[in-house]
Amino acid sequence: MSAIETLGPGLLERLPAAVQKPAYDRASLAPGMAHLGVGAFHRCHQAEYTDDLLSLKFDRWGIVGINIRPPALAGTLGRQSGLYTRLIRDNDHVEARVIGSIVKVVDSMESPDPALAVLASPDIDLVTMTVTEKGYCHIPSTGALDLDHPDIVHDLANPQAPRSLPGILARTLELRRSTHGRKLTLLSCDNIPANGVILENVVRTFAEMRGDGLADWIAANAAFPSAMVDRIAPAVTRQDLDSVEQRYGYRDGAVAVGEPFRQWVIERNFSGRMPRWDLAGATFVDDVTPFEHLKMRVLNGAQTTLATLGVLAGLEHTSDAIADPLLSVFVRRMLVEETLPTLTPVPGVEPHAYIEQSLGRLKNTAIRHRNHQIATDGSQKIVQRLLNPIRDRLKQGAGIGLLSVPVAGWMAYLILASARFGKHWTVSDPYAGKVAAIADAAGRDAPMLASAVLAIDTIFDPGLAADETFRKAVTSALGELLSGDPMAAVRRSLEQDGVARLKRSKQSAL
Ligand code: CS2
Repeated sequence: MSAIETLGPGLLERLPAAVQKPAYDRASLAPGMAHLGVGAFHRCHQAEYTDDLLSLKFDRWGIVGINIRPPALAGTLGRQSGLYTRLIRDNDHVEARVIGSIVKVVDSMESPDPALAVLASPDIDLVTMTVTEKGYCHIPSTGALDLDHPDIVHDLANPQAPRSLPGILARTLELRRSTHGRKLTLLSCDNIPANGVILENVVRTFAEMRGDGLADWIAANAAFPSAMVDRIAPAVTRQDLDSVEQRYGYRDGAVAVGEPFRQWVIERNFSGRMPRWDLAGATFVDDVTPFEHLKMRVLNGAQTTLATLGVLAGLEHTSDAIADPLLSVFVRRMLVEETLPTLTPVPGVEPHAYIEQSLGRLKNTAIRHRNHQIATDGSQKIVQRLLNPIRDRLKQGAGIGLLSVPVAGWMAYLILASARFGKHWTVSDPYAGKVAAIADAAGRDAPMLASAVLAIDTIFDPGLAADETFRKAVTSALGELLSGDPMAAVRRSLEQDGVARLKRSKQSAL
């Protein structure tokens, strides 16, 4: 019996016909950019766009993939010389392709030195990153650098041995200034609002605290474009890895799985050389804001809603939650009636059609996106997905009865994970401890619980937290979500909203 081979450069020429492979000479690809946070999303998105670009217009744009947090890459992607299989799944349809744009991987969990050596190198003209929302060490409600964050406290005391993203990037820029002085573009690909502005903010604040003119040098030599990124690419499972072996006959420890849809809108704000991703389907624009609002409020807003309410309803994946008749009616009405009027027009996009397209994507049963995965770090997500549209609605004097339900859903998700409420599931969220302490003190008293959570001003800005309409809507939804019939909150909000709409239409008919 012959042993099953592992993917690597030697296998490229012998891949089965059903697997596409790089259409360029990979052996001559040299590194030009680095990426921090090589997870499933990067492998399905920026690395694929780069692979497309390399086959259209070959240039020195190989990616060095760096992880400063687990998982380690050496034993998976490293072992395969950066090669991996990217599967696109659309219900029963599968499309396989080996991506070749990652030329090297670097693990830098124990010490920042391996990462800094790459990032400060004159060969690197661009750093992209997907480090999750909380990686920026900012305060969600304001975007400012969180000076109490333990990693920031550590890095300001040990700037040569940083462990946070702002500390590592400030040190990178400091090293570049003192060695070769080459310019750098730092491109955030995370789902935080105005991600370029937030990234620039945290790096600049850190550099200002370091002094020595570093912040001024950064202002003159670095650019922080904002970007909207989109493709659903859930955490990879054992089954995904096995499916490559079963279908194509080779082993791959770094498979990535995504949906067919992808989008990348990048602010035209660069410092030095940039890859022409616009030739490979990305869009360069002057202002990303309308695109970013559209994506985070509609697609991500729907995901967070279906995830937290889905868990409360006992459903496992996004596709299960949207298959639930009640949740599916709820999420569509929430988006159409409350979210849509808050969107800034995006040229060429009809918002109703965008909502339908987004809901269609979430129905893809081959994308096994766990509700618990999306609910992870909800405290870092609800501002841009739910609270910002709520604030806009309140300014318009418009209703927020539906958007308030998933906000209460996020609260209930954390509260029910606390010991006091029976530890229904394990959560991963920087605010889990804080909410558990609130649950311990307040018990089942929904008004007390809601009031204490709304008082967390790093998530809820005080103006919003004081709004009576919002407080009332969140409090009543929370009470129901914590009851034996959590979906009562969803049903009631739909009924109330229906009555309110009827009243409005009667008034306007008079
Ligand atoms: C998801 C996103 O886990 C999450 O927070 O909502 O990763 C989402 O799948 C992507 O933003 C889609 O582009």
